[in-house]
Amino acid sequence: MTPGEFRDFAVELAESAGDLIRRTRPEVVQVLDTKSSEVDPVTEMDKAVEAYLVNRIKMARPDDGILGEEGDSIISKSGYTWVIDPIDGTVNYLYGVASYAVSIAVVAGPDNPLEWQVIAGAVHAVVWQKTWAAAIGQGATVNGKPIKPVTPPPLNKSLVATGFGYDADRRAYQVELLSYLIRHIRDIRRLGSAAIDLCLQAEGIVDLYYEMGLQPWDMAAGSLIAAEAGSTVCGLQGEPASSTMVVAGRGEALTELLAILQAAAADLPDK
Ligand code: LIP
Repeated sequence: MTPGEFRDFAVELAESAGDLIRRTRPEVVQVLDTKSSEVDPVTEMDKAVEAYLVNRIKMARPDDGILGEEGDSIISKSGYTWVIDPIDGTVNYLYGVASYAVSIAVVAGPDNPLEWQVIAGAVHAVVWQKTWAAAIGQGATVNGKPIKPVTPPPLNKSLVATGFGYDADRRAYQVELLSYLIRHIRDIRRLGSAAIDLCLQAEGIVDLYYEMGLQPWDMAAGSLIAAEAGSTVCGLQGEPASSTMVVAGRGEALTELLAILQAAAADLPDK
């Protein structure tokens, strides 16, 4: 498969998974289990969607690897691995808040988020029925149409998306970091899905995005989509984006955001 073919298959998978969620979401969603903390839920749907995606991928691409949020892990024989978040924004899905998505990326190379190259990705917002996608070097699309470049506003007029972790100490640290930033920006938006945050930043619907503590499946597809739309996606000290920190943006506002976050992080104890 070419990167474009991987992208198109990822779109089809994400949209069909979204259809599965829309058709079968129960009126009252039950928490099946919790993971990193008691407020990090897993639902039947997380498991069912991951099982659906794994089955489809194994049938179509039996030698590819798979890394799924809900535990599916298959070592790649082909050099390609599918990185899947069956529902990114699970708490929103649980509560019925509309901001949740199926996020699917294809990576090439070592089974290490710091070394692999994302070559294709798709993010499908389930309730909005909106799909963002990208293949490396081929730009990014929203509902199949190219994402148009946007001129970023200055930092003090920027709408900034961010998120908070499931661990209370981590959240307290993240709020302290935000308290450094909040007086320098227009406002924040906390939508609850990193994949959607990155895609909205790609479109310029939010101007900047940053978050620490993300898992590879939260950010793999959205990071490629934002980068292919012309954003810079990086870590705090200019290193690649990682679970330590993901920052996405453009122009002078991004430079200023990075400087403020670096200064703030330098002042705060490591979390
Ligand atoms: C979510 C991320 C979001 C973050 C949440 C949570 P999940 O992923 O997409 O950005 O702020 O705390 O980690 O757990 O819904 O797949």
